[in-house]
Amino acid sequence: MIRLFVALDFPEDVRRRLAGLGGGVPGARWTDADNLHLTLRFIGEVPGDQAAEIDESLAQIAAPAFDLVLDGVGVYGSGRNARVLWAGVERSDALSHLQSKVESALVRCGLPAEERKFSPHVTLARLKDAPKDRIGRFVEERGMFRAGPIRVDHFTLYRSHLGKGAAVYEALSEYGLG
Ligand code: 2AM
Repeated sequence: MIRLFVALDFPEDVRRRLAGLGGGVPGARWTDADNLHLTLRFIGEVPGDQAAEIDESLAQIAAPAFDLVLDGVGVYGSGRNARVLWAGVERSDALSHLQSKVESALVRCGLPAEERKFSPHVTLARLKDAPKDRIGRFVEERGMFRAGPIRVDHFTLYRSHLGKGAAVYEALSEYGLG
């Protein structure tokens, strides 16, 4: 079985700026600059032959390239349940269009439809027992963050290797947008 997800990656300068937002929150585990991405669809564990089918199906997607703007930061969960610090994404019909094409391609491969609403974000940190005031200060101080427009001319199928530390993401295939 291999663990897969579909995501957008970012140019190095954008990743560096995103990684530069980190710091100042005790209990936060910050995503390495190399691992920063925007998930279009989490797939989870699939057998190798289904992974090959997924790759073929994603390769057939035809969608236009587009520009994306990252905008602001926020937190998922609140109080003791604060789980994730994220960077936000400006509303983009082209992004939603691509995401729904990815979703249909995966359903065609026999995967169950995603029940959760697409909520585009870039995970900056995962939180464990982070103090509320420090989270509040982070959101206040970094809230003006903006990056872009970023040209999105491909998307990627990633394999996630789980281990003791942070997951390691391996790009398996890239698909061009035109
Ligand atoms: P997250 O960053 O918001 O946690 C790889 O794990 C990517 O898939 C992450 O960006 C993660 O989003 C996303 N993802 C979505 N649902 C997931 C799930 N149930 N388990 C693990 N990752 C998930």
